[in-house]
Amino acid sequence: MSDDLFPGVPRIESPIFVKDTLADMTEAEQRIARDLNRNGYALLDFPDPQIVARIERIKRNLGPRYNIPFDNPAADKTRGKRRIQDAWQFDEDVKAIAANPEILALLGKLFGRAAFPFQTLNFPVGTQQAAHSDSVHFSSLPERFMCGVWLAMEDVPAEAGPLFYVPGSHRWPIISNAMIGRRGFGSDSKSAQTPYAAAWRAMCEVNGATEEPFLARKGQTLIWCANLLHGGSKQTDSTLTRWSQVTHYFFDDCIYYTPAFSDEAIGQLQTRDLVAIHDGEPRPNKYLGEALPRPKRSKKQSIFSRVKTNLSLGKNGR
Ligand SMILES: O=C(O)CCC(=O)C(=O)O
Ligand SMILES: [Fe+2]
Repeated sequence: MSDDLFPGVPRIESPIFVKDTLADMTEAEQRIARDLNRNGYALLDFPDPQIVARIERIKRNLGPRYNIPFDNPAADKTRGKRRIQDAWQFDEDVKAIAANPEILALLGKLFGRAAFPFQTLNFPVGTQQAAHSDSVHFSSLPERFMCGVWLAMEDVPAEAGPLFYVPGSHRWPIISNAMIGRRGFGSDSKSAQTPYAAAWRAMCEVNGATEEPFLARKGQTLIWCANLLHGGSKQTDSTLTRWSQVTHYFFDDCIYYTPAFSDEAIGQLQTRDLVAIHDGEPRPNKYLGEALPRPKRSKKQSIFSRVKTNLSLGKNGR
């Protein structure tokens, strides 16, 4: 396995991936590993025989919290609240999807370290977000030990504003504050994504990139690599819903932080104090097996105040 030489790189993104025999993987897992390596995303059916029942229970439990007139087929569904973050804290099915043992085992093999889910997002409609990389919200040191797992909770037609991705963009540089000449630490920017939007757009233009929509079937899942550009296509029929759950995963033995509010070169990191969703255990920030001292935070910089700010922001705050 290539991680003997590069333990600090996810196995699927190893610079010597071609030499990795993947011998510990089934054929289905090897196909996923190759798709992730080549394209930055991979499709699979969600590995849970109870998934349909879970999806229906989640819609019943979360539905009333969005203030969207789901029962009226002709009503605009895009007016209400568009997402619930961390519903796993009160919804057992959201938690079970995030904690799915087959997904955890698969991610562990693909990345070469144990995976843990740390955040869930439940959307009743499309996000219509511009192409972005999640690595400005959450990243790791060493980098790229992060991924998203997106689950279609209904069939998604083109008019519903499907998830899209830019195949191969995971290989492009991870855009940092240093690259765009911006200081992030202590910044009061209201959006973690806006400062990078022009750079992402320009890279897409120069590379002639295509935004491929994922016209998913209910129960289909897409895994995306840490730096894959993705977003939500324009919704052309506002009466449609587009139920989905996104679970974000990190991997053991890393520093977990928010690059949008960090300046890595001078050691100013907005680190995250995480608890794994599936086992309830804290995942302290670690570097090469050693825990980092917990940073003393002023009130302004505390994770708590950041979370509060983001809650009031809604859309892009994480
Ligand atoms: O579902 C979408 O439209 C995109 C969601 C997304 O970008 C995310 O959760 O990271
Ligand atoms: Fe995203």
